[in-house]
Amino acid sequence: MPDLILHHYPSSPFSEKIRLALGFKQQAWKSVVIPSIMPKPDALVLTGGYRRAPFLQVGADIYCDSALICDVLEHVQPEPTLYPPHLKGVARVFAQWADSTLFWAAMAYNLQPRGAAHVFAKAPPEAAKAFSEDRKAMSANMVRLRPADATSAYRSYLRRIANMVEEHDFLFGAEPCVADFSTYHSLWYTRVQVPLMADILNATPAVAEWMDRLAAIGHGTADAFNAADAITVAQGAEPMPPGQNLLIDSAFQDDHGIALGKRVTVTAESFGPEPTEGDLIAATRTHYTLAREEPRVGAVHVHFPRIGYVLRKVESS
Ligand SMILES: N[C@@H](CCC(=O)N[C@@H](CS)C(=O)NCC(=O)O)C(=O)O
Repeated sequence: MPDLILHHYPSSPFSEKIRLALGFKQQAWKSVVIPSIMPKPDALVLTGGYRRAPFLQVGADIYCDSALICDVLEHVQPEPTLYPPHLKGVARVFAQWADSTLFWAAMAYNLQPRGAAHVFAKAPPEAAKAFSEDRKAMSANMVRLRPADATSAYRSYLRRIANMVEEHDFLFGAEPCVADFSTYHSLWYTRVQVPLMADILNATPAVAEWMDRLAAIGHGTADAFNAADAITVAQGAEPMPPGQNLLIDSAFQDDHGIALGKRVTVTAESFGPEPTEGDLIAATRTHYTLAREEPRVGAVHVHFPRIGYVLRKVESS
């Protein structure tokens, strides 16, 4: 199998989720560090517009969103599993809550003015301003929690997580599953990226111990790689046909009245309005695949999960 190339950046929580999942699966991977704000020309040439971190490249196949990347990792290395059969539904539902509700409460707490000042303390003032403007544009249509409300919610969520990990080593038992990785990354941001704000974790020592157990898993074996070499890899590879790529399913599920072969866009439901446009070559119960031709890269297949993404037909097609 071609190398797993993760495009990510060190301070990105969702990237930390995947770095740790790669460690759980004991994978070797190549690490391309991408910018944390726009512009990101070398990343967008691969994704066709999607700008969020992380995304996973395998040859000329680009897997967007950490939820889909977890599915890919499960396919590449089924054991140890991220989706234990007896937890299949609940693990995914819990992970989705953690990647959305918990994440936004934690980030509104983490990046309230005191936390943001800490994150940018060593950076020039323009960096803080550029970051804030970038994220404002990304979240234009979102309702953001105010710091006090975020603090209340985050404290409650930490107590609920503590209730779970006081019972066993990981959220749902003796082994971690996808829910642990999704829950961990927001708390990791608090602890590692804004230690000034980490006193909120003191009230729940069982949570801190659970975090230590997850951190001990590590990141697998990462080799530094650069964006130009990642583009060269894509240029030299053929995208995998649906059904032969690293996703589990290929049967067509038509919920939108859009036939395969049509020109479409896929856009994140919220946070990051940049669409990816291409020909719809798969729409399964779990994901969409868009075929694209990029002058700098050649043929690429870009994959998105169904959940959290909006599929639209391009009207002229
Ligand atoms: N649902 C997405 C969320 C990804 C996400 O929001 N990533 C953040 C970084 S942790 C991001 O892309 N921020 C803007 C940026 O880095 O450009 C996933 O699970 O991958």
